[in-house]
Amino acid sequence: MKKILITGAAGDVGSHLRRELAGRYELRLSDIRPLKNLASGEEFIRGDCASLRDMLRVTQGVAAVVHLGGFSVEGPWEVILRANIVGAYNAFEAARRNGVRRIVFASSNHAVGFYRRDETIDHRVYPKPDSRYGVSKAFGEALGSLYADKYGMEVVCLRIGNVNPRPMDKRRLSIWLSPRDLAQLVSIAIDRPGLRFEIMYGISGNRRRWYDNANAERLGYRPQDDSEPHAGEVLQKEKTGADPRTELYQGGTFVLAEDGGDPTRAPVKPQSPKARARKTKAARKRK
Ligand code: 15L
Repeated sequence: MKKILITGAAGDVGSHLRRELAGRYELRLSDIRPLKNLASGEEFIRGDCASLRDMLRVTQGVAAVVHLGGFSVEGPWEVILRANIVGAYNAFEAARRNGVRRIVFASSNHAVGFYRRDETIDHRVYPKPDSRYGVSKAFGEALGSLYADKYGMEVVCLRIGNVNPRPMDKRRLSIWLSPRDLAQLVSIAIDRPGLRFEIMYGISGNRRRWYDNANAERLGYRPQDDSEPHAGEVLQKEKTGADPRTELYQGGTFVLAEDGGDPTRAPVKPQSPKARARKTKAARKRK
């Protein structure tokens, strides 16, 4: 059984992945936070991805790294710089120095969040980040490309949508990724032989998707889930009156977020129909 390192293992995505990958790989888990309740086949080594020393320690002797570590939403620049820019560099560099050839980098839909919802984009589009967080994910993808071309490493970037047992809202109907589809993508990224540098969208087979995920399909991805059966319930609960710019772009509220935190959880401010029409017009003009 291959030994795989998962960084950021204490986070939401890491927790789903641990459960889904149990028994398929030996799991070395790492996080800046402590992790309790280890299952059999799991070991934990505490590590901060902003420390190269820590990353050199945790990447020793593994067959592949799944780098989920870092700050997972928009945040102040200093935080993004340390956790995501320095953190991604350390993950790649430590893997290289320890002879770990394969890295799965958790990129995000926010690396391309300023594409409009009426566009379908594939893995070949240039980045259009919607936030400092999105920029850090585009940076990680660029780093992956460099390490693949220059050092012969095997790098798979997953532009993850939203991992959840169920889609949470209208935007997530398009970018939802079920835990078992996440596990399928990660397994392809770890096991598929002969990869050099690949980008796949981390979404289920959602009918409402904005992505052409042909590259993932070419690599063998066959999603088992689709958000559509949840659509009725999700749309019924959807709050109205959101700023129209968040409706125009794939990144949703991340396109406006400035203050950090998870902007998708911020309360939606109601607006008069007039103000909404004005903002939609202004956003269209800007394009
Ligand atoms: C992400 O990249 C975040 O890590 C996650 O917390 C969600 O906010 C997700 O995007 C999303 O767009 O829903």
